[in-house]
Amino acid sequence: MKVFYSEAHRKHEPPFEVFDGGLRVPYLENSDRMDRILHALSGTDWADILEPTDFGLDPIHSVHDKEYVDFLATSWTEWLATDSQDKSTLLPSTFALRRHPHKPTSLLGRAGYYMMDLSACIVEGTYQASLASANCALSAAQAVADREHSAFALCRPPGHHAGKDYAGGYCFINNAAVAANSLAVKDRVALLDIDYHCGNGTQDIFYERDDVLTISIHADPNFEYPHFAGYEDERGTGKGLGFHQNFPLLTRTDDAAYLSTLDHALELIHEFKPTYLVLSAGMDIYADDPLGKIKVTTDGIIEIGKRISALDLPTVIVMEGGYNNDVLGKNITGFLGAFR
Ligand code: SP5
Ligand code: ZN
Repeated sequence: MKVFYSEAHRKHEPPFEVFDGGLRVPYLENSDRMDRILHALSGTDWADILEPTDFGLDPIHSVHDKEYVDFLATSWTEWLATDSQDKSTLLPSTFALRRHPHKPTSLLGRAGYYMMDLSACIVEGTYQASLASANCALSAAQAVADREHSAFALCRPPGHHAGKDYAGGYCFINNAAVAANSLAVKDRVALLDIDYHCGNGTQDIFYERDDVLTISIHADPNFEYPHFAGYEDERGTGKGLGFHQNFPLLTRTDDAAYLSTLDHALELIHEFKPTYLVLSAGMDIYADDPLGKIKVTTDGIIEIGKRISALDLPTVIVMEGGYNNDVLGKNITGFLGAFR
């Protein structure tokens, strides 16, 4: 299997994030995640690790607002020029509620406008890492368009919380959405998101479209991040109505309960008759994930891979979350193993 991976993520290493109630904790979405996965992949005889192609900004601008991408590109340099006391990472001081007409020009004003929470921390390497990550997803999409049955984009930072004009949840550019959008120019695409958290960015990006079916299985947002998207009655709007589906899960969800929900999602994908499948593959559904609260085992993750691959669709697999670094390699190789 072709695995697209870039070392550019290493300079995106924010010193901390801010948890519920204001606790500063070491950044969970760290480089070690990639090292664990690379190590596990190197122990297989089927992973072919490749540098991504640089697709430039056009495919990114066709998903994300240009001014938002410009903010990602320039905010670090602007941040260093401020008189802020702690410049270790850029985070906002207020959050735009999109109820007011003004778009500020100051750096902190734009940070609040373009950032959704306190976990998408910008540091020096964030923009370069995010571009390389998107190029991994685009390269995997191109490989599948060129007749690979499946390809894996080992993306870091992840992408599914990033919307057209906002960063959030460790995500800056929506890698899976950029990949799906590149394939949707010619073909029907289904995007299935199995990360533990609702893929709110993906949901927003495709909400008004009928050419990309988006389905997300995730922890019920009523109790879990991102809280404001991912409810069952959010089904798309305009001509996109009926082309989005959320499957919120209870905390007690085990392998059997997860798999029965997955089967419903897979039926919808089958009925849509897509040419391609893009998978947002988060491993934070694992029972011992530090952010996840559901009970899916490694065997469960392997079975999820088998059932998705039984759709027999050309599949672009995009790395999203997963924070139990000790088992991340095993879970990813088990999952990908089902697609070979
Ligand atoms: C890509 C991805 O998986 N992003 C997830 C971002 C979630 N960040 C906010 C987590 C809320 C923290 N709650 C902490 C409870 C720890 N016991
Ligand atoms: Zn997640």
